[in-house]
Amino acid sequence: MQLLKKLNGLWAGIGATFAAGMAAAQTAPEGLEIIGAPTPGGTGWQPAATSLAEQIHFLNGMLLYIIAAICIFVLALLVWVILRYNARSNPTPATFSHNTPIEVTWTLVPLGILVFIGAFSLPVLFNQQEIPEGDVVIKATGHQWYWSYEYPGTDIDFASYMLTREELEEHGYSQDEYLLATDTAVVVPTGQTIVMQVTASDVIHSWTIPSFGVKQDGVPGRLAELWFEVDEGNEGIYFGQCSELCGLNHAFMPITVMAVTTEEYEAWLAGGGTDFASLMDGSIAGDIELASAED
Ligand SMILES: [Cu+2]
Repeated sequence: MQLLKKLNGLWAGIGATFAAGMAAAQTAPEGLEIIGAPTPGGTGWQPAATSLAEQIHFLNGMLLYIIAAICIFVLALLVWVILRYNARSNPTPATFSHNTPIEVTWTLVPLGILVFIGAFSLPVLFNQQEIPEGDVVIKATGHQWYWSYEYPGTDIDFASYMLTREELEEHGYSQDEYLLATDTAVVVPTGQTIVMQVTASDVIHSWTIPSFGVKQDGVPGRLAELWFEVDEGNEGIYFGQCSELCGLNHAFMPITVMAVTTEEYEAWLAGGGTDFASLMDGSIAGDIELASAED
């Protein structure tokens, strides 16, 4: 809790620095671009920042063509039967009830389609569920109603609360990020494998970042895992929201991830996990130099 207070203090300190530049652009702390966020009226995917998300997008696109073709085919059959075989057009109906070639066809063709889809979808599923060795391991715990994070092997652990409308600007966000931005963000390096352990302290929550193509229920008493690797060049801010209905304030426990370069990540670690923006602002850079000089 003390750490949290300290973090909040640092945020407040740098608020003024950013307030001017923040209002116009969709940029938050230190020019980190907001990449993973919903857009008003949007119907597509949020941009893919990981290979997992790219695979999901590809699968979705491919399925859409298959589903559209099947729907059009079935609709055409229906229309043909309605027009050609109604009582007026076809007063004397046929009386046969079996047609072996057609029955074999309508069994084998769908089977072939399903096998084809499975050949693409199962590898994606296994890729998500087979957890590799992580370069960075982070533990996320869902609570009613916020997330907390620990970086095992370091002293870093913090809680992450949603920013109110009044707090957004001082943290370098605009009003567009209401219900998305949190006071402290998960910081991850790009180009490295991140393993996120997900659990919960009270009821079931779910941790997700749509742009990463990951979602995992956090179940009390269990430790589940997900993994992702943000591609280098995709440094930015990504948002997610608790995705398992968990009670009254379910809609108010969003997730903010800042993906940064390895150097920036290591500087952040060395700074004890202080808010990323305040680190880059230079307000605590001096402390870090001191710390590394002492080592
Ligand atoms: Cu929840």
